[in-house]
Parts: sequence; C-alpha cells; structure tokens
Amino acid sequence: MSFGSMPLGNGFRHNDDKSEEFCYLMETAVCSECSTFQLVDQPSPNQMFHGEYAFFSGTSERMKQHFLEFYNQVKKEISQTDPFVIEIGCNDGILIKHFAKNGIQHLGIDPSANVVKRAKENGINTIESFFSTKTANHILEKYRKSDVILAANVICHIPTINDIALGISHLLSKNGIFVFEEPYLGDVLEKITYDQIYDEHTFLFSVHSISEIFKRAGLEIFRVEHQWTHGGSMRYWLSHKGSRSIEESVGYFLNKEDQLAMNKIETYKTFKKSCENHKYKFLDLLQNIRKEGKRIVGYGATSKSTTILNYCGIGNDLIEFIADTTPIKHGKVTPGTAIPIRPHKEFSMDYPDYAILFAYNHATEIMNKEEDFIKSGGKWITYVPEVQIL
Ligand code: DWN
Repeated sequence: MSFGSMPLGNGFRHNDDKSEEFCYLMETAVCSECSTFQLVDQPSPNQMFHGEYAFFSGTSERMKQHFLEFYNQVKKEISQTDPFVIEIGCNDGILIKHFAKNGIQHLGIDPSANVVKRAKENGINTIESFFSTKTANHILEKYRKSDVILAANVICHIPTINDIALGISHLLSKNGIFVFEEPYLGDVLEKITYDQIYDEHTFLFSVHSISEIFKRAGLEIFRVEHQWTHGGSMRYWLSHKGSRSIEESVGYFLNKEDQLAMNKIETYKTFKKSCENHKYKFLDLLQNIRKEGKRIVGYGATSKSTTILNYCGIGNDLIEFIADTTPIKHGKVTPGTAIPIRPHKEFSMDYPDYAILFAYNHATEIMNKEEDFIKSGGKWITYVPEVQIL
C-alpha cells in the first residue's frame, strides 16, 4: 500500500529553512513468512535519530504514571538478589529512572544525544548508541548478562530486527525477561489509525509476528497484555525458550488475531479502502468548517500527525497553527505541510472555534486540562476511531 511521498515524521523545520525537504516513498507490505506489517523502504537511522530529536517521553503526566506502573509490575517479577536492568531506547529515562532511584544496577541506551543528556541529568547511567549485537557484546565486556531487558516504543523502530533479537538473546541471563511494548497492529487495523505508519515505525507488530521473529533467536512469549497507550499497544513478555510457563493471554491474542484475519491479504485491502475513505471524510469536514469562516487550530504536533497531514493534503490554509508543549518544536513548522507550531499558551490566549486533537492518545489528560476551551464555546475534532466533532 502506498501513502505517497512523505517527509520525516519528526522532521520539524525552522520557519525560514528554504532547503529542499527530504522525502521518501512511504509504502507498506506484510511479510508472507512472519506476517509482520512493515515499511518497504525507510530513511537511514541517522536521519531520524540525532542530537535534535524532537520527542521527549516525559511530556505527558499520564505516561509518567503508566511507566511507574510498568516499573512496579516488572519489579514484582525480579527474583535475583542483585539484578541488572537494561533499557533499549531509554529516551529521557521516563521508565528506567525508577530502577535507578531504587538503587538497582541499570543501563540506559539511546542513540539521540539530546535525550541521552536529559537521561543523564535524571541520574541514569546511559550510553549514546543504537542497539545491536555489537552493542550487546560491548555491554557484556563492560558489565554482565542482564536479568531484565526493557524497551517501550523502540523495537518497532529498528530495521535490523533479527540482529537485535540475537543481541537480546545473547545479553539476557538464563532466567531473565525481556519486556517491551509497542503500538499494536490489531488496534491500527480496527481503529484505522494509519497515522502509526511513518518513517520511525519500521514495523507494526502483532503477537504472531513477535512470536515468529524472536523464535529465531531462541526466545518465546510467555505473556501479553494490551495497553491503552499510543492509541492501543501490546506489552510482550519474553524469556529463553522453556524457562517460563506460557500464560493464557498468549493463546487468547493469537486466536483473536486469527479471527481478525491479520495474516490475510484481503484484510489489508479493506484497510487501504478504509484509509482512503477516512482521508476524504476528514478533508471534507475541515474544508466545510473553513468555508464557514471558522478558525481551526491543531493540538499536539505529533509524529503521527505528519502522516495524516501529508496523506490527506491538509496544510496551513486549513489549520492556523498547532499548539504543543515541547520547546524544541516551537518556531518550527510541520514536515511537508508548513503549519506553524506554537507554544501552548497561544492556544489558551485566543481559543479557536475548533481544535483537532492530533495527540488523541493523550485525550483524557488533554481534555481534562482544557475544560476552559469547551466553556469558551470551542469544539474538539477527532479522527480516531472516526472523523467527528465531539
Ligand atoms: O514511538 C514514538 C512515540 C512513543 O512517541 C516515536 N516514534 C515518536 C513519538 O510519537 P508521537 O510524536 O506521535 O507521540 P505523542 O506522545 O503522541 O506526542 C504528543 C505530542 O503532544 C508531543 O509533542 C507533546 C504534545 N503534548 C502537548 O502539547 N500537550 C502532549 C500532551 C500530553 C499535552 O498535554
């Protein structure tokens, strides 16, 4: 399936940047062997993750709470007396900081210099690196095998998936666990959240695909748990084959995926049609609102919104600006569509008639704190699971 020419999801540009914008052809495919949904081609990792990476995990209070709960759950599973915990793609340390605070030996790994700096400021032992078997060997030389390897919204970003599966297997102690969570393909197909498809998301996983990929490295899933985060995610718990008993949740989701026909090409043909219908409905709604002379502003300059805006052809003629709390995005414009990004205070200073909730995965948190927008007569527009005015 092709989404056409696409800029980088996090490729926010300075207003006066006149250089040619990098774009690639965003096409997806499903692997006939392991049924992994994936990008056909992708920009190089260094183009996406670098010293000015625009996303900081700690911008959401609800996500902070989510990662505290994640920590508490993992901690209950640790039986070793002196465990060693590693997080791949630790970003600013939103998860691993809890292990650090509790005196647990830990190591965070992330390739983006600016978020590594933040993690170090947060007291986390961090190395600036992409994860690979080479990194795993380097860690083994300097430290030891790890009892817990964690990752959140990271594994789907790494194209060399077979290499990292081997690296994790090599690094994980005999009774160790590898726990990670990612946006779930089942949710993408059910809610038509095609905005989860962008350069950084090389893969969108299912329980089937994770099972197949990690089997090759001697690891197996013993538990899966559906999560509310990022519009619907899955947390996968893996261990060395045979070291844990497989829990009911694994069979439950494998069956559910069979029922959803997630390994059938027809499912993806229907998905393609649904994406096209969604696009026309969304564009139509915004054009009609603008014809009435009403103001539309965006809320949350997410990476996901790059796909929505470019695929639907929504630009600064329809959306005045996007309000966002991330300082590094301020004064910049959205990739490919040049919509200005402004600090959040500009949203509340002069409420628009409509606000599109691009950060819909944070809807509860945002709507709670933006009650005054509704009191001012403003209305939210959402496009998940359907295009509608709330
Ligand atoms: O996998 C990824 C996920 C974890 O994070 C990365 N590839 C990049 C990023 O994706 P995203 O940009 O789609 O993530 P979010 O969490 O949906 O981004 C939310 C955006 O909204 C941020 O720019 C912060 C902003 N925001 C805001 O302005 N006010 C967020 C909240 C909660 C708020 O109240």
